[in-house]
Amino acid sequence: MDRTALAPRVRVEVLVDADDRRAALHDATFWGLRDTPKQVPAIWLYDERGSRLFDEITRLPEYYLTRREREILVARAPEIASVTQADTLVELGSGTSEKTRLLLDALAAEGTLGRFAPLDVSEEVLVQSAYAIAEEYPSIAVHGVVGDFERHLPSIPDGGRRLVAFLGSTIGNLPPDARGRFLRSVATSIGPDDALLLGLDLVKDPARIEAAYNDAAGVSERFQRNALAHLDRELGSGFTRARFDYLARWDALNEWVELGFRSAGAQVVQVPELGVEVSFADVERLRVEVSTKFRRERFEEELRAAGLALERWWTDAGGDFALCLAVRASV
Ligand code: AVJ
Repeated sequence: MDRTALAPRVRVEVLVDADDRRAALHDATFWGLRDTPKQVPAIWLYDERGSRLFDEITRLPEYYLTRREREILVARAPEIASVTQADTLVELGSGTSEKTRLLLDALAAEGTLGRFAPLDVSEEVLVQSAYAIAEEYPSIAVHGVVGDFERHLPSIPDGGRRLVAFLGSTIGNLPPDARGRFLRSVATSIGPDDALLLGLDLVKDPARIEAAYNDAAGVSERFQRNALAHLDRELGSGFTRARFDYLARWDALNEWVELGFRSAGAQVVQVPELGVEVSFADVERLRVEVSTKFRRERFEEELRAAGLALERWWTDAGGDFALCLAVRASV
């Protein structure tokens, strides 16, 4: 790809550099290991190998989320384009290239598309996706932001009518308080003509949910174990040498899947880079992520509490997954 030729249409703004990110990640890890239950940030999942493993997960027979969301997008992208009349597609987390294209194509067909604005924490991933889209869509501008969707929404490019897409049910990684903060930050960052498009995995038979995270091929377990390997590499810690059993369990009270590990026996894990040693009791949990599943009524209420209003709710034929379009509530 000839980046020089594309450069006039591509702009990338760096709001967090790699050092800031590392410092924040180490800090959050330090505090997470003191929490109850013990936890480490889900960011550890996504090194290069982790991103490849996640890609593999999206193709597993048990992992229905990606296929169901694609099914809805294929059916509804034209409607999303005609309802929003957006000229800018803002994508939070630019790792969902195929779904991005479905939305870009629909907005191009609608005749409104002028700009793509991805926001991602990884400069490498962001630059890659920015140039790829610039090359494929020769008439649009690409304005990327290297930042964090929990902090940098106020800095997404403004002007025009923006459609902010946050797909894949990634919002389900945020526990309720952080989710509320995120939605409020969207509500205060978007204008009256902008819209928010969310992918949401829905509450369903727990057996099917648990199967999506306990696949027969063991990819989900490798994905979580890779987070421990990543931690060990960066922090000099001994998680992979310790003994942990994989844990992926439906929590009916919180309506989320808890993902991570249980300590196999009492043990102490050294984390030299953070200057700590962490004691685990037998079967004590080490949480890596939660994956919340949603219900329409309750989520509508969460939107309302954040100053947003539900505009459209689309599901796949089986009712497994939803795409939700929200706008700023009128005051
Ligand atoms: C990318 C956060 C939506 O929660 O299903 C997949 C991550 N973790 N398998 C999800 C994940 C384990 C995924 N999200």
